[in-house]
Amino acid sequence: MSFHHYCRLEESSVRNLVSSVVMGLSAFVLSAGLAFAEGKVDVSDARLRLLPGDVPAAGYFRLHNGTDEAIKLIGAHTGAYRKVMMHLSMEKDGMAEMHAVPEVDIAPGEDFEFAPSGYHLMFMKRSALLQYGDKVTVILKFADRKDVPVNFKVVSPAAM
Ligand SMILES: [Cu+2]
Repeated sequence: MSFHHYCRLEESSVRNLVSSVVMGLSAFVLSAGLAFAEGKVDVSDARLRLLPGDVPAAGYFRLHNGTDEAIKLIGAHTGAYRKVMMHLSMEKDGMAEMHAVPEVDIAPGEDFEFAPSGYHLMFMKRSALLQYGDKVTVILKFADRKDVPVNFKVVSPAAM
């Protein structure tokens, strides 16, 4: 067995050890956790890609489900646009298309990405003047939990 091989084995057993310690800790937290508030839903890197005129804008972000339950994102709204939809971009026969998505399920502990060429918010019918660098408050709506307000940074398409 080469030294290199040996190192790999060593690494993976350390990783197993770490993950069983982490599992043990989470089990402890879960059993002791009834008194704690439920975990958090965190949103980061939220940005709105502004296009000229009345062209719809795309919104992207990363959502972390820090709770111990699956959560269901069912939509969004904002004062800056009259309509916000959830879309999924995909390629079909070499052509880019997008489809409306009624809801998105995010498993406990999962990071879910709204990103170019994938899921995005589609902001339609702008009702406020916006400039690059502005912040737009967008309310994310969930099926079984409170709304989550998120500040989206207005960016130029070139910034993506
Ligand atoms: Cu779209």
